Amino acid sequence: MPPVTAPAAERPSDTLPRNQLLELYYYVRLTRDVEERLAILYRQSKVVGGLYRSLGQEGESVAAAYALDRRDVVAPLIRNLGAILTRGVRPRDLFAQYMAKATSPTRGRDLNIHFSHIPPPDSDEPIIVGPISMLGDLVPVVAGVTLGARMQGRPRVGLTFVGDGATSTGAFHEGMNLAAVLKLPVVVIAEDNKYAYSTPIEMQMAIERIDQRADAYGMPHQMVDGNDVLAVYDAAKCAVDEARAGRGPSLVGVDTMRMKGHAEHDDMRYVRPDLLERWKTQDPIARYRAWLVEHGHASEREVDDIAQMTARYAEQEARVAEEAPLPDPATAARGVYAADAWFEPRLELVKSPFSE
Ligand SMILES: Cc1ncc(C[n+]2csc(CCOP(=O)(O)OP(=O)(O)O)c2C)c(N)n1
Ligand SMILES: [Mg+2]
Repeated sequence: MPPVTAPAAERPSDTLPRNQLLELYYYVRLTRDVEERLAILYRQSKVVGGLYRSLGQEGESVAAAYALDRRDVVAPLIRNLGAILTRGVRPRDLFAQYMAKATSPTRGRDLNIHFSHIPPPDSDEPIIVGPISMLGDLVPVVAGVTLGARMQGRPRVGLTFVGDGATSTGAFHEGMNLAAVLKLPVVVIAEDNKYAYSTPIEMQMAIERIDQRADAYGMPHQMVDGNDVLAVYDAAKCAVDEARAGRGPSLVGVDTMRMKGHAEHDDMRYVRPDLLERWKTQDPIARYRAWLVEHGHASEREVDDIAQMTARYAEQEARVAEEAPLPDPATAARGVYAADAWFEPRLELVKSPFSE
């Protein structure tokens, strides 16, 4: 299968204007700052349930989602908080959801990033499909969402993420096959972050690279450096453009590393220390920051101002969510079943200070 690669001379990121290059930096920084605030709230026992960090992987989540058009569909996994922020979800909603507050997108009825945003079919707002805990199942779901949109005459490209562990499931196979035979406009980001909980990648697959999974479906694929923000953006943008042009689905494998345990409670004693040492030097945010400065897109001062802005924003948004009430226990059974549509799920999406 030919890889989905742009000719080296014309990478999509070459034409990104400065405000968009800085906007990418804003979102990767915001992702890290929101997660760092969440880690503090977790230690204060204010987070209900687990916290699943994307430390070291913020770049791929943000850059892949950034390649979408506004109306497109994103179906993130638990570790893709960056994709949700990039689609315009307010940090306060994420904090409220993690703390199960009454103001959260699901009114405290579910946790972490388990919520969706399904605007009316003719809306120009993005569709956000909430993560599904059964690993691999998001692939058939996102295939179905894009099939539905196509049948309604309002096609949208769908982007989803799968972990290395999730690619070993039956649902992944079914979804990939469905997307391939129906030529659905689906882009799958397959994350080789070296572990599925404590299972190392070599115990997960007997192929050399995760993107080779796509060969079985006749799908174009390529592997990129997942800690290079612009490399991920370029690969995802080419894949999204191909999908939109009717040339079907593709898979982008990202080579990255989970720099924290599976969740905050996991001390990851099973991770080889030399792996962590090596990947520490490949931090996606530090690398992108250095690139921006080196190529004259921003001064040290300007990138530091952005980092200060996102840190302050994350702190303020966390405070708004902390001050919000918990749900009234008397209403606990309300709004759980469709027949009792007690509240309208609502999500107010926001733009970044760098959007035009
Ligand atoms: C079908 C299924 N099997 C097992 C689990 C339990 N489980 C939750 S997360 C996880 C590890 C996932 O690893 P990976 O897909 O590589 O994603 P990562 O956590 O590395 O981002 C497992 C085994 C699950 N949620 N669903
Ligand atoms: Mg993994």
